[in-house]
Amino acid sequence: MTSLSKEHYGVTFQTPDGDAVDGWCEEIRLRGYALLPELLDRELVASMRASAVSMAEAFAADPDWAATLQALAEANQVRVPLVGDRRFLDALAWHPTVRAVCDGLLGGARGYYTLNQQNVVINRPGTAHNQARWHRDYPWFGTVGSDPIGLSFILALDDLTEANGGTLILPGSHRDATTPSDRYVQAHHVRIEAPAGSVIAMDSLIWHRTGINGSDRARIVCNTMIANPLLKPQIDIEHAMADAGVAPPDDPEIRRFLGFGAQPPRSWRAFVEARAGRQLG
Ligand SMILES: O=C(O)CCC(=O)C(=O)O
Repeated sequence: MTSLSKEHYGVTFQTPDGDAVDGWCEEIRLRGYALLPELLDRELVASMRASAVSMAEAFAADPDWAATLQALAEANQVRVPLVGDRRFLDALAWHPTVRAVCDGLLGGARGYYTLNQQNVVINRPGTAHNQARWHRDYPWFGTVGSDPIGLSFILALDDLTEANGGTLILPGSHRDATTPSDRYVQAHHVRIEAPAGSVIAMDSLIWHRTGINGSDRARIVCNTMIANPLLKPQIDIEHAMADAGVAPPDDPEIRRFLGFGAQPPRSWRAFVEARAGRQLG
């Protein structure tokens, strides 16, 4: 008997069902996001959560910074947590499933993608987080393409629930460069709820925001954005590691992924020297 789901006409090629990663890549292409359930172990995630909170507290405790962080609404974020805690690199950004999804959507073996940014979002009860406004992960980007040029991987460091707001997403909005109307957003957004350790993998152009936390505990995620290297990284990780006295990764593939040596040359001469070094090296 023919299965109804296999019936179609007028096509020369159909995407094969494939494996789980193929399925997530197809979901990201077509509706803009996929949920990778419980990708990281709960215990590991609880310990990464504690580490993120102490990084945020240590930064905010610096008397030179406290007022500036508050004024910029930066106090509830940790930028490039992988510099302070390698597990945000090894267990998350460089996770084999995360890389398999990037290989599937950002060009595979022919492609070249780098870590564009990594941010912990600490959404405290009763406070308005700046990520609680609808946005795309490249603000001011006025166009969309046929293939993603960046992917955002939101790791739930807490259970995402209706009570703590979850993550709100507007399915399909990565495919249209217009800013959707409030009416459309209200009618068609979805709230993602998922256990801690799960990852929402999405086209970075999808319209999304953090929910309003109505619970009595901070609700925390870590967003890792991986993109075509043409997109300027938020922070120069090579120099951030050096400034923090952190040893650079030994693996040249990981260094390339972190954008080591990919900073724009300071001059024409430096450009030519860098090219020559690449050819000779
Ligand atoms: O907190 C969330 O669920 C979403 C975070 C977010 O919008 C972002 O990091 O761009």
